[in-house]
Amino acid sequence: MPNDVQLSKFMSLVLRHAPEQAELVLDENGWADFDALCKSLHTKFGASTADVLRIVEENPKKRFALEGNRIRAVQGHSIDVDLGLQPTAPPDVLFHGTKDEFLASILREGLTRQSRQHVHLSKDVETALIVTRRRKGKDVILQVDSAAMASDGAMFFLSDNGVWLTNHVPPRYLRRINERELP
Ligand code: HQG
Repeated sequence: MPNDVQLSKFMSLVLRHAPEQAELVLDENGWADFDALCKSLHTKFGASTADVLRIVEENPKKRFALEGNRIRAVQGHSIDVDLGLQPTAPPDVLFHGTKDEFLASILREGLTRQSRQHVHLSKDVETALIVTRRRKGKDVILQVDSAAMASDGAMFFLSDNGVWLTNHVPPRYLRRINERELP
């Protein structure tokens, strides 16, 4: 059987991007039937309902919400779902971890959503570094002037697990953090 991290990654895949890979259907708010998910994970990987519950509860980033007999990912979707998040005033600055190879394009177009529903921003440099270190390459941390964006009318949302979301960060609100300032 795959380990918890592998199972959790598969759950993120099906609950954010490709529900058909577990024969699931997401409703317009991103919810899937929990029993159906467990059944599919049992058939595919031999996982029990207790395994799935443990992964939901112990997930270090609290990526999943379980409500009664339904489950959803709390952020990160490429599928068009409405999570019902309310616009929320952001802190004055937010951060985005990325790779050196994307920098020229980001400074030209700003941060764009790529395949996801939102641009994802972190509350501090440490979190931004964790995000970018998932990928190979040289880390770059960008500071976002979220106060200026908000006063210019941009909307921000806070996912249930603390990720800040917005639609687009134009380049004028971005500043690269000097490598010497990084932890
Ligand atoms: C880059 C984790 C070129 C962007 C975290 C990033 C996060 C551009 C990549 C979540 C660009 C998109 C998301 C532009 C942005 N030109 N590249 N104009 N604008 N990019 O995975 O933020 O662990 O879609 O810098 O918590 O890396 O999965 O987004 O490198 O919330 O739960 O395009 O992943 O959550 O990559 O990470 P992603 P991300 P989980």
